[in-house]
Amino acid sequence: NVTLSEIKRTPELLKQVESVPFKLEKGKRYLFVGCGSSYNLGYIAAEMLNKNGYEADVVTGGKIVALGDFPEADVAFFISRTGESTETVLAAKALKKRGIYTISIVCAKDAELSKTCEENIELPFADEESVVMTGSFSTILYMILRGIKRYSIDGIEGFLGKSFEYVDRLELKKFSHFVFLGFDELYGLAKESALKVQEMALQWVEFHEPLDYRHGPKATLTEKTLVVMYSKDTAYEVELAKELKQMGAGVVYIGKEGDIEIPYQDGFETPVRILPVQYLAYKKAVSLGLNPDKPKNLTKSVKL
Ligand code: F1P
Repeated sequence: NVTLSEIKRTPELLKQVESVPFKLEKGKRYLFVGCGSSYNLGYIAAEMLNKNGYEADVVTGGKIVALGDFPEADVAFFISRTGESTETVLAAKALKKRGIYTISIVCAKDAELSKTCEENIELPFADEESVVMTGSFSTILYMILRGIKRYSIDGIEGFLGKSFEYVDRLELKKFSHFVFLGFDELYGLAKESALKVQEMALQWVEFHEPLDYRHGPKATLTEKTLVVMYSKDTAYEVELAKELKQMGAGVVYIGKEGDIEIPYQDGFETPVRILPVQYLAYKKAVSLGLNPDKPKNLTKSVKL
């Protein structure tokens, strides 16, 4: 059972992230490129850079390959756990040709992507056996966020223990529709959460901005819907959570005094906030008799 052990070893992985092997500069335009979870990671990173005074954008490797289209940039980070996803490798080749400085971030040694980029950041200790990306996601994200601000995630084992117990108490059998809500970097986290539940548990998933959920998507809400709110603890989000509960959905509020108590810390908590939901996806898969280590129609890295 590799997926579960990889989720659970994340605190240990985060402790191994010490140095920040790149230096962000104000005035430079950064671009994050990736596929799947690695794109979601880049999305969160770009949001975080922008709100901390840097200039950043994000694009999928697939869009660069198919459309030849990408935002202007001085430096591009290519994120890939395996370093082998075809679109990410091809995108790196294309951007390098266009004179953009290319940096790879991978959890492997001597990957194709590392051979392509001018500078390489390798985190082989965070490599995973599982198809689905879990601990490596938090590790890469934490390393990038430490480029904005040196910080450490103290007491992580404590709140993880509690939040996993909360997930254990959830009656997951009841739910077959999973909705993830969050603003800005938490929108990226909502997208990643939806992907985890989709990949591991093959469920109907959605992700939205919190208040936008009222503008149409809530039409499909039933008592089989589980809404996970990654909250910035605004009064509006607190109200929305109450409203959705009254409408009959199950609601998991992640925030201050939440069902899962991981307070909003300007987005620097995102590498930790994803963990209970990865565990939830795992548990839902197991409750259906699925093997989360072997997701349907998926391989560890997707080749074109
Ligand atoms: C990207 C990715 C993963 C996904 C699955 C297929 O891989 O799309 O996000 O979970 O494993 O590949 P990578 O480029 O980060 O190796």
